[in-house]
Amino acid sequence: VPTLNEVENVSPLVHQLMSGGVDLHEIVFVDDGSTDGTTEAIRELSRRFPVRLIERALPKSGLADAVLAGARAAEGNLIVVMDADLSHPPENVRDLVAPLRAGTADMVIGSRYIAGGATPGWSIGRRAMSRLASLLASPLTGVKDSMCGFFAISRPRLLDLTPAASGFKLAFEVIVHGGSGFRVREIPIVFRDRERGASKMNFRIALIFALRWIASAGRMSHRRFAPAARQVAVHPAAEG
Ligand SMILES: Nc1nc2c(ncn2[C@@H]2O[C@H](COP(=O)(O)OP(=O)(O)O)[C@@H](O)[C@H]2O)c(=O)[nH]1
Ligand SMILES: [Mg+2]
Repeated sequence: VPTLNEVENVSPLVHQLMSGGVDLHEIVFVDDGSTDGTTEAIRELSRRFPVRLIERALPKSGLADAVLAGARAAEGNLIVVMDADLSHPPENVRDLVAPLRAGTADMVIGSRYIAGGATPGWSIGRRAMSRLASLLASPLTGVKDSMCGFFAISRPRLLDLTPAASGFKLAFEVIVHGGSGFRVREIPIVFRDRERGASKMNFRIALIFALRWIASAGRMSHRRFAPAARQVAVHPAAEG
């Protein structure tokens, strides 16, 4: 769970996860210099719950990188990535993990844009922006909501498939690098708008995504026209 100034949200999140019937091993928070008391609140929670805090030293390189730092530190084999602001319903964590445990998927995404998913309370403009980003991404990923930050995956898989610089939308990067044999499943979620604290999404981050999209589209078309041996070589994970 990446956090940046989420002091009012961490405690409700931990309580909902702990009472939600998820047999989790630990909840790992990765904080990037919150100034609102988030880290103190997490430390307090760690006295009563299996909660761990990773505080990153400057310079920090953003959300996706924070998630990867958490994945590297985590002890479990399966991990669930989710926001701290309660937008990703803790009650869906079990549904996300089930196909991984059953071996029927390599990655499970909480999806706002399949039947049963929703984003209640969003303005037309916000809905349009989010749908546009997802629509642009779908030919590259084959899924409806690769922009969502709520997903489950095996820990080694995540670390293996992620390029060094990943921008803001990690699920998108993972799917693009997963290639054709990588089984991604979407389950519907109702994305609740944050009630407390402020969003950190901004124009700079949107721009970074646009650049990543162009890079990924270029790589995909390159792969399509390249011979098979080359396909392996262009895979960043294979390059190490
Ligand atoms: N560690 C860390 N967490 C971040 C950073 N930026 C955002 N977050 C967290 O990532 C999650 C999603 O961010 P949020 O601001 O809600 O983005 P939005 O849902 O797109 O509006 C929240 O839990 C934030 O606290 C960052 O630079 N570092
Ligand atoms: Mg949010």
